[in-house]
Amino acid sequence: MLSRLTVCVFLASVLLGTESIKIKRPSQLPFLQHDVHQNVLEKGDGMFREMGPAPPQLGNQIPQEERDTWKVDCTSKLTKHECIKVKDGRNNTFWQTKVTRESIDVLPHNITIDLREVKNVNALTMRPLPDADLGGAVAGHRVYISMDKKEWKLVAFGTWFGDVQDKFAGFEPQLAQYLRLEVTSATNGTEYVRIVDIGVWATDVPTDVPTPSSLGLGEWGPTVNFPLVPVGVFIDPIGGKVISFSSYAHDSFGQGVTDHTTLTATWDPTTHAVSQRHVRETNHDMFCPGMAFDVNGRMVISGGETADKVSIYDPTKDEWTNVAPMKIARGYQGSVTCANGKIFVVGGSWGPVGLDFGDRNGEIYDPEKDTWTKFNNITSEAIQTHEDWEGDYRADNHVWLMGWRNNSIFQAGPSKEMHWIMPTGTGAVQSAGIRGVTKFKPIIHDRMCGVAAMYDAVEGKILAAGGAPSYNYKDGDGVIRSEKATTEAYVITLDQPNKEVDVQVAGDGGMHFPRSFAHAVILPNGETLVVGGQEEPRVFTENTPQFTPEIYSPTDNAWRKVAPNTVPRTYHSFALLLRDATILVGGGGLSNQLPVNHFDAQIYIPQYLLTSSGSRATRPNITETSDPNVFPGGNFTIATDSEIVSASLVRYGGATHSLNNDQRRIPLTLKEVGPPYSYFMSIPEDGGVAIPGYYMLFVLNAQGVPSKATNVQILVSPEY
Ligand SMILES: *[C@@H]1O[C@H](CO)[C@@H](O)[C@H](O)[C@H]1NC(C)=O
Ligand SMILES: *[C@@H]1O[C@H](CO)[C@@H](O)[C@H](O)[C@H]1NC(C)=O
Ligand SMILES: *[C@@H]1O[C@H](CO)[C@@H](O)[C@H](O)[C@H]1NC(C)=O
Ligand SMILES: *[C@@H]1O[C@H](CO)[C@@H](O)[C@H](O)[C@H]1NC(C)=O
Ligand SMILES: *[C@@H]1O[C@H](CO)[C@@H](O)[C@H](O)[C@H]1NC(C)=O
Ligand SMILES: *[C@@H]1O[C@H](CO)[C@@H](O)[C@H](O)[C@H]1NC(C)=O
Ligand SMILES: *[C@@H]1O[C@H](CO)[C@@H](O)[C@H](O)[C@H]1NC(C)=O
Ligand SMILES: [Cu+2]
Repeated sequence: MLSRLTVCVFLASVLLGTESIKIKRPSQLPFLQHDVHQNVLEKGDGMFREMGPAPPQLGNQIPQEERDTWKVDCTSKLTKHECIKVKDGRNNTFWQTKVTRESIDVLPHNITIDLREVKNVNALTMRPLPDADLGGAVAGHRVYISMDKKEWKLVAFGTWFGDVQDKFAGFEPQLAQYLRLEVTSATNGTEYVRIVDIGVWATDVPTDVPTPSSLGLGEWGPTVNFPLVPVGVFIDPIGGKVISFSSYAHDSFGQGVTDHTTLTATWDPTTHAVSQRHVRETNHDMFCPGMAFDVNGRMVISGGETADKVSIYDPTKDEWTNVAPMKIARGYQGSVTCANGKIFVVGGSWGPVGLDFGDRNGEIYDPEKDTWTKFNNITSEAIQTHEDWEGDYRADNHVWLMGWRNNSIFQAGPSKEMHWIMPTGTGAVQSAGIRGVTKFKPIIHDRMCGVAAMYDAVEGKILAAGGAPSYNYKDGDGVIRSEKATTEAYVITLDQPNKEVDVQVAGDGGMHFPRSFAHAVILPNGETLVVGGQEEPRVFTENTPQFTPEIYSPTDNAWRKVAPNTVPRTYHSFALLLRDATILVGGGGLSNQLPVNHFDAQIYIPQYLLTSSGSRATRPNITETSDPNVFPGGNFTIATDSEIVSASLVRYGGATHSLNNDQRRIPLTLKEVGPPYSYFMSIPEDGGVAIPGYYMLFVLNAQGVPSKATNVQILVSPEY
């Protein structure tokens, strides 16, 4: 392993190459400082690491001969550091915005490139100077493209980390002659900006193919760039901000470093700003944890890299604090919220002193009392898989758990045998049957790193799809150690706890594509999007990726393919439903050895938000609601600005490692009352169906267009 100093020296020499660079620091004017918490990077640990971003899968950087013909223009000019320098292919020249003793050009700064011909572009790259951390490197940015230099389309935005690595703003291939980089903040809060090089990637993919929206497949919207690999992601249910985290470093984890902190990045969809925060105050590296929301919308993050810590993010205070540690230190466990508002965890791997395959029993957190209670009769052996060639280390990872009636927990997988878990007294585990249909596949396997989502809590319906018998695919020496991922998909129907559950094949024969490390996202209309993953699951690889997402419709009992993207989303990626009914799909990697790090996420816009010409459909809007804090069995009224035909609640959840146990959808029955466009609905009576916590309430019109969500908080039923 290279020490940090070695890495730093190594990189600096690579970067400087044979051309030595003489950097004159801009004169020390009293620089205007931006709101550091909002959008300017701090210098953190994790500078000067080996791994930059994974390059685009498609296309190539436009070569120097063509760059020589580009025209470059910018909003701030300084003699000797003209903006034309960003395309000269030299590392010892750079564009610098104006800073003199007399005056300084303030942010934002724009630089515009004329490619001199229309290209199918798919990425912009930016090379900072080697002293990026001292200031002057692009942090906050927006990337636009244009055919005519008049109408600009936003294709990527966000904040880049303040290290020396080349930065990417990748996006789905689109025709453009002009690209514009708008710089909204710089590292160390400086007003000036310096860029060594700007590159543009283009592909020669045929450009006359119909747009996905005209095919009814939805489309991929702008890319959000994060100053870290977003591995764990959740939405602050109060403010609607998207909070992501990596590890103690933005681009890697582990390596024997015992820095118990976590880098987080927050995207505010209302302003487009992405800010960074280094959470040191909890002494907790939250990489690979259990995630669950409590009734008050506080995100409870248990274990992970610092296996003996539990942290809570309180969205009302924007604060991270420690709570009582678990009885058993662990990472990779399953975690879920129960009817009584308590948070249950079971399984997982490693411990405070490295790999430790001891007791991984279930335990439950009481957020009111701040205590954990362990159950001697809920063992991880009872729920583990049996086929993984990596054995115990993997057998009880990422357990699919759903809270249900009578405070029970249904364990849907990844083991092929499903279970009912009763977290009372000493606890109890009982079989709920086998997930699989022998008529469909003669051998039923465990499905590690598959997905499960309760898309209709009222009917007890869970979709389970994909996964593989082992976490990692392995063959070699003529011996196949494990099978690849599956297309198998099932609808599981729950009745009362402790009863065997019903299992049916979802669709004709499961999904179109085999996948592990994929993600399930429940949509407001009751369909489920399955996105990303790969056929040969191997951690930190991008072989056999699945670029085409697919949607399961329970009404048609069918899967349909939707618009593909071009960025692999495999191990350590995520997907989440946003409040505007689009889906954020991102991350992948966090490897310090392989070029698989994705410092971004892409927005998928389902067809329900589009017209056939690709423009935005008119949404119904919720204009009024009754008290949004309701008990199970309680009633709720809303007013809208147009006719609606259905409504549903989708619970906020936390996504990491293909797991989002907390998401569930509660379809609501509408009754039109009183004045036009006033509707009455009842929350299900059982708190095991209406699990307490924050939900997004969506209403849909007759065309199936969802509104933006408004919050409903379901309180803990007095019956629990
Ligand atoms: C400029 O630096 C990059 C790495 O940062 C390197 O790959 C490239 O070869 C260098 N170019 C020249 C002309 O030295
Ligand atoms: C930079 O470009 C953006 C997008 O085209 C535009 O809205 C903005 O006004 C420009 N800013 C400046 C300072 O020219
Ligand atoms: C940020 O810039 C100031 C000068 O304005 C400098 O004193 C300080 O060292 C810089 N911070 C870092 C982390 O380089
Ligand atoms: C708990 O497990 C022990 C050992 O398997 C068993 O003897 C006991 O009956 C169980 N208790 C309950 C309440 O299930
Ligand atoms: C609810 O669970 C408790 C404890 O696990 C059990 O004793 C009781 O019989 C269950 N009630 C119903 C209605 O299933
Ligand atoms: C809902 O609000 C949006 C944004 O204000 C608006 O464009 C749309 O027309 C509204 N929908 C209806 C049905 O009026
Ligand atoms: C909700 O409405 C139903 C039907 O009008 C009524 O029977 C019930 O009492 C109401 N529940 C509450 C908690 O107000
Ligand atoms: Cu992991």
